[in-house]
Amino acid sequence: EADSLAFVPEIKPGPNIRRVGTTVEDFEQNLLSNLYFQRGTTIESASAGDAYHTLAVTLRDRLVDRYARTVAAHYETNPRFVYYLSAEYMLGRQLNQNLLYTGTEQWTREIAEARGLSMETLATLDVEPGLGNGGLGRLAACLLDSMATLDIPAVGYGIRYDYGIFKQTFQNGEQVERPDDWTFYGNPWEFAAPDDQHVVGFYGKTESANGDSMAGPRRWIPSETVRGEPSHMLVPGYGTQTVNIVRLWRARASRQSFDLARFGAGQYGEAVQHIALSESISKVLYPDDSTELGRELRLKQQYFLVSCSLRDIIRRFQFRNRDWDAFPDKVVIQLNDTHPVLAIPELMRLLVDEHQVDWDRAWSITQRTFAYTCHTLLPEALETWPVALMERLLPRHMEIIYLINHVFLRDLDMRHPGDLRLMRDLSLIQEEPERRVRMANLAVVGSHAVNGVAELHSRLLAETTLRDFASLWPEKFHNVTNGVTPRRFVRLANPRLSSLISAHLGGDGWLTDLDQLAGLEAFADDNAMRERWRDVKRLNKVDLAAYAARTTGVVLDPQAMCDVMIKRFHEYKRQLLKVLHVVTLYNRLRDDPAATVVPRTVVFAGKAAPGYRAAKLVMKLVNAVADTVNNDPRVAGALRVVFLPDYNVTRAELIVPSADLSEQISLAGKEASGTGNMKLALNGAVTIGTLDGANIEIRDRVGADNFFLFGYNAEQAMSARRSGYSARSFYDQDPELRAVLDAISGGVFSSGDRDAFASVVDSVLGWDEYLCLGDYRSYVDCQDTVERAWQDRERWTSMSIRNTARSGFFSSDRTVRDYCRGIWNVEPVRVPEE
Ligand code: GL9
Repeated sequence: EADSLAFVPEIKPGPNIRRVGTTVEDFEQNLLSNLYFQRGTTIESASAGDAYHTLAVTLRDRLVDRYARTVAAHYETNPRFVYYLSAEYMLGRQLNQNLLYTGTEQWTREIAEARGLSMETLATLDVEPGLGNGGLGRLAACLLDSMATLDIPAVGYGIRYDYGIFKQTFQNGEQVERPDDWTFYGNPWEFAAPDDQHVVGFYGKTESANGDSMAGPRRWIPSETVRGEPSHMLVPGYGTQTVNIVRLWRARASRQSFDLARFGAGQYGEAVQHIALSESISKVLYPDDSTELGRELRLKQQYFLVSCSLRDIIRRFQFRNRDWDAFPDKVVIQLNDTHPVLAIPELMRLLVDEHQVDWDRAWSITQRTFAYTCHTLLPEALETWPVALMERLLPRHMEIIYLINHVFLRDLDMRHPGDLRLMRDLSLIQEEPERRVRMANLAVVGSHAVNGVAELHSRLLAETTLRDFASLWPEKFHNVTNGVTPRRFVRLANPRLSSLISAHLGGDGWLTDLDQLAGLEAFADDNAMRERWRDVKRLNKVDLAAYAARTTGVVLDPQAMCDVMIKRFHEYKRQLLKVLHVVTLYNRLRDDPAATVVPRTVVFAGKAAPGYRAAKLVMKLVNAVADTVNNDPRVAGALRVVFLPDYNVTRAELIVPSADLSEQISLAGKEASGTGNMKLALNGAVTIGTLDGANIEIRDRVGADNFFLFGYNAEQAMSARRSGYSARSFYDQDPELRAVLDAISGGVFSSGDRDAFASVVDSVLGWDEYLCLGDYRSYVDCQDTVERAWQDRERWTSMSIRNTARSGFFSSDRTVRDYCRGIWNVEPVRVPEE
């Protein structure tokens, strides 16, 4: 089988790059023609699905035109490219984004409405590709958006999972996972590129190609191969002509895998077994949430992504370049967490074994090419793989890792002679209790830059998790604080607020220069502005209430404070602490129905990893508390709790614009950054939070007066245990807390069943890993302060406006500029209009 078919070359500059027309008539003509030729139907007979598909491909056509000009401009410039490698991308819906980016929103609305089609209906047919788990995958999508917007030559590489993140439903309050068959009706946004397939090997053995040195060249003879077939989606920039791509690989069985003889003999299952096995590699996204997961198929996925992507990067490099030493001048590969770190030994293998570059030269090229972003501080989230598995699955890579380690430890010993503790801790191989490859160590050793994702995170990485590496190579360590794209999370998600902002800033320049939001500061105490600002929130809440009523039956009051906690369920994020607060409010209202409280709607949303029992039980508790509270007439009008199922990017776009209060209450020192915190602040929610992750930077910018701070800081949290932390003592000393826990364990939320949530209460009264009880009093008191602040409507609105006005820093455009300057050293390439 040929390694790959003849490549379709890049699009070179030439006369055949055509521009689509610029008038509404051209656009309408394109629509009718696509409807006819792509769907084989006419406007009189088209279904809603036909209309959606036709609109999608017509927008895609417009982007292709820009894409072709982008590729041609890149071809002429031969610039340094950013290759972003990520196992996850949460791109969100494409339709509304592409309408905005092609400037065809208004035309489309008019054309659709003239034919009795609502844009809202069309939008619901647009399926979100859920190819990620949470913040890490959404960050990848925000960075792609900003790279294109800033004209940075970039390609994202990922996996085209047949099934994305599971769909979440509830049965008896428990999470039930259903498969996400996201391409069931096809995906009009992608292009298949079957000519750019690569063959990926697994297992087998290695042998020397000349001589016996592990430094190669050596031959790897895999015993299993699959093909990687790419398709790409277009990634347009906003307000520019640049269109980049994200290339997603799908596993296909090698040809001739179908067993015709068996099929003929009626053994239908066996006949396709080989195909099914090969294709299982890209079958499903692993729904883990940053906890270590040791599964052979997962490792195969990682290598599959890496192998296909590196072949592609090399193909693209060779298209314009010859000299391998120029590779790092043309290529920077950003590793999004450790999932794609096998790219380091893979590039070594390709250079040494396949391109006859000698080891030392190859290693210098490799180190100069890679950069690594770490997204966690949790030690249990740092990936390691059993050496035995690596040796079996990727025998040549394991040899290369050993040799990298050998050279690294030799140099280390020269700098720190005899420091066995240091050698043991920094080695790429962990010895006890089982020999495993430490992927983060491999990433740090093989990269020229390592970054954390918020200031605190980067500091703690250098002081704790990666301390010894940071003292060895201080110049390698950087911080790049995360950001979010204002196009999707303000303009598209919150059109009402966007119009209001543009009206006050005199245009929409803020969408690509988010610091301009500072101009809103002048209106923060302006009564007319505050009135309109509140109107926007209220109307957004009306929309959210309609959705909640339709999907859950819970009726929300748009006048109530909208208090939102939306994120993956994880113990460190402390949804449990939020539940303790809700039960506190509930108890107060039951004890004294006349108590003056601020009417509040608490909105939860988020998924839990399917195997994460503790998180799932908290989730069940949220649902149980919601049920009890919402059905108790004594608290009606004062407190409502709703859990909106199946949190994803689309749902975030719905909830974020309605939020008054943003819950960012992780135990300090645990949340690397957070990005939901930024989306909410930008949309005028005021944060209640700990000094964790990017909360610190948000508070620094919006000002302490416009942020509700509580709880331990990271240092206090770390020393709490040492000074004899006792969860039980908080229970004993705080009657209100005692009543809350007693209510939960007494069965108030489980129809008298005292066992239902016993393990939640026991674990929090016992070890209390995330110090929920230690932070309870501070949190509840802080929430009381929130209620007092809410009662001063004008002051609250000013706080809200200031949150938006001062959050310009959290644009992912700024994040990308930071990467460009500090790590990538890449320059933008302008794509001409014609
Ligand atoms: C995460 C961190 O936990 C977040 O704090 C951070 O904002 C994002 C993006 O840098 O990365 N790391 C991680 O593994 N996840 C994150 O959200 N988890 C998921 O993506 C599910």
